[in-house]
Amino acid sequence: MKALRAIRAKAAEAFRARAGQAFCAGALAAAALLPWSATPATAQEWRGWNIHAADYPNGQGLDRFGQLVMERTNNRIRMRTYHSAQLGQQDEAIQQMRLGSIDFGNFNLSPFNNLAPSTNVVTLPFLFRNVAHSHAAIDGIAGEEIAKDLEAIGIIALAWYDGGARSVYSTRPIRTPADMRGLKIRVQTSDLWIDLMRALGANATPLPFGEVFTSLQSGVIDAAENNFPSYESTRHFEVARYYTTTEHSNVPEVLAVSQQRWRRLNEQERNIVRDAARESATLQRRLWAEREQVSRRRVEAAGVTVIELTDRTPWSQLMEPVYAKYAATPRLSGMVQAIRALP
Ligand code: BDP
Repeated sequence: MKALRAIRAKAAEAFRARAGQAFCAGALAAAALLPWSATPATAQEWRGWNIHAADYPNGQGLDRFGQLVMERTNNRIRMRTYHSAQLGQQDEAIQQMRLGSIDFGNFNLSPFNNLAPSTNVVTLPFLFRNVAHSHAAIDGIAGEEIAKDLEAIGIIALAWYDGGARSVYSTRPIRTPADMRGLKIRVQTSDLWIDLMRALGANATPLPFGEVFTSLQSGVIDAAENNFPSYESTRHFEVARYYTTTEHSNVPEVLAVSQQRWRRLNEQERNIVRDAARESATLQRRLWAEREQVSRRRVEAAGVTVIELTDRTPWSQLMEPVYAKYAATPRLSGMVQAIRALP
């Protein structure tokens, strides 16, 4: 990491020296070899990461973000989102954001759990009463704390996207917590998620999102958990035919920019980028609500059995150890209390 930083710093220095001179063909050729930093302040090219397809609500949100920034900076900041995990799976992409080789992206907050303590709070099971409650938390106190923790690891939070209610889906029907016993279930890379599944008696396996389909198909795992739009768009429903509405977590998502980029922006540019991000979140949230309905209808039409839970108490009462471990410090338990107290 240090070595990479040193190379980047050198490249930036070399570029500044070159920029002072008249551009000659040789300098332009050299700049082409240094795509990570050799961009004149007047025209930057930003690379964005998205795990989902372009037409997914998050993909549309990211494209709107890019379009607004380009328009409002008169193309001084050019933005391109690489959809469908073209720039790698989520854990690698987070590392690349921290190094500054990916400039922006939309991430679920769970893969930050082991890196940014306050993200655990909003991952906690059965914390939010409904979507409005999760918005009140993430647009307020929870968002402020998480933004501080993300900044400490080199990531600037700009806006919050909806992550939807996550539920368990499996190759066999799950009706009660007892049905979870011994189930091999995929989770995102996060200790909290492993303990959450352990509390239900299941065996959690952290795997990249892109490996879930084949892992279900080959029997490496029996189950996974996600919202209806991801279950549908990834076609996991073709191999795991039972979806149980556990709605155990509503972990939100962040639209973020790398600190390396952020540092190089002036105040006016920062305002443009932040406003564009917030506007894109408004769009994503609207599209999200629609897509949840559409995706549910699509998987039902494809013959999936949706097992509707009305009483989630038998599930939530098993979650005490997860709260005890992941909201243990005064700061984190204070956040839980403040979120619960929200109207
Ligand atoms: C989806 C999130 C995406 C995660 C994925 C997962 O939008 O960011 O990578 O779940 O479970 O709902 O890995």
